[in-house]
Amino acid sequence: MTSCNNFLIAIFIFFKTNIILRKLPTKLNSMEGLPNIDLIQSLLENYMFDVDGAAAVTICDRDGFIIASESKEKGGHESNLVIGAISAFLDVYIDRIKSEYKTQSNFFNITSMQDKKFAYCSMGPHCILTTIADPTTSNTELRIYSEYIAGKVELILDGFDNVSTDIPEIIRVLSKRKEGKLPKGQFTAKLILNGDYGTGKTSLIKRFVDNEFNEKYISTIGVEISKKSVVMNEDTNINFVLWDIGGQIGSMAPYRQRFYEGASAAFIVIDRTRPNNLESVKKWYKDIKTSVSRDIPVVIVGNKSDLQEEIVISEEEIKVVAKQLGFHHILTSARTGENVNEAFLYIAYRFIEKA
Ligand SMILES: Nc1nc2c(ncn2[C@@H]2O[C@H](COP(=O)(O)OP(=O)(O)OP(=O)(O)O)[C@@H](O)[C@H]2O)c(=O)[nH]1
Ligand SMILES: [Mg+2]
Repeated sequence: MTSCNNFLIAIFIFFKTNIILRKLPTKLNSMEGLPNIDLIQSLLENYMFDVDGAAAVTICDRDGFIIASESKEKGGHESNLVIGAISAFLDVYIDRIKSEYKTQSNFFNITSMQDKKFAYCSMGPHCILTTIADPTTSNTELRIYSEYIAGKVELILDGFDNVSTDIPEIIRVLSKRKEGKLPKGQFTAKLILNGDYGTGKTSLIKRFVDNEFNEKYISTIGVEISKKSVVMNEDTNINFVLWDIGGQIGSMAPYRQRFYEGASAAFIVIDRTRPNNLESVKKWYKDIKTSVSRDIPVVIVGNKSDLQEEIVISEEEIKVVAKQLGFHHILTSARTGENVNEAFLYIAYRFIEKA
């Protein structure tokens, strides 16, 4: 970290500012009560642990007040220096960020200064996550992690206390993708969702497409098709065609084969609160394979992860099955929105990179 010293001192001079670590405001905009800082802190620790080139990270509100921070160096002078550098960056940049993005809640940008990168990101109305990183850190890695952590922090600030602070394997895989431009153009991917009845297929789609959740269970008869377009960058778009396949395995079997045809990828959705639900994954995969002979990316989606007291299927158990079949897995909650976008994002990258 000594090599970091000169840089940090240079930043201080550059900003010509007194660095004062600002305190948590008594009340965040549009929030009731205080957020669960321990959860946020644990997320930031996991972020620092995973990303080698990241030196420190802070979460601040839209006025630049620091809510939480974490640095790779634990405690002491060095740690204060790095967090101080972010604070100084925020002092100077917060007005620019505010004017550039105005009311926009989702953004990500990287500014290089001296020999460091500052990545700032927002995934909702409450906060901005800023990371200071070594220049060798890939922009992809910073982006994938920033968006993921910032999204989780928004959930916590919205009052959800049962958010997992573990970083899903899918995020690691995505962040280690080779740096480089995505192919340009408009891509269309047919994503099929299957799995037992009532596991949350329709709810995951509703969350992804409309950002809504319905407590009421209305079983899908046959199939429902919906669409959502996702902008990956200025040159690349993906149009998802989502085939939500009803989980009544017996009754619709002859029709289902036709629904699967031409699929680019699949989610096999399980309900983590139902004993033996994991065993159905093989059955549903076999069902897909009768119509799709090519190998397509498959993700086991462990849904209803918000129901912590009722969960009977652990991540470890899901991992074993996923590994056996060569799939990825992710734990989601259509109710809170946790990891829902990430699951679709993973498929988007897999599809575009292969196209
Ligand atoms: N707590 C909680 N409930 C959920 C979640 N996802 C879905 N549900 C509830 O579970 C029930 C079934 O959800 P659906 O999305 O209709 O399930 P489905 O897989 O589409 O079911 P079929 O169409 O019958 O195959 C509904 O009452 C939802 O509100 C979740 O992540 N957490
Ligand atoms: Mg359904």
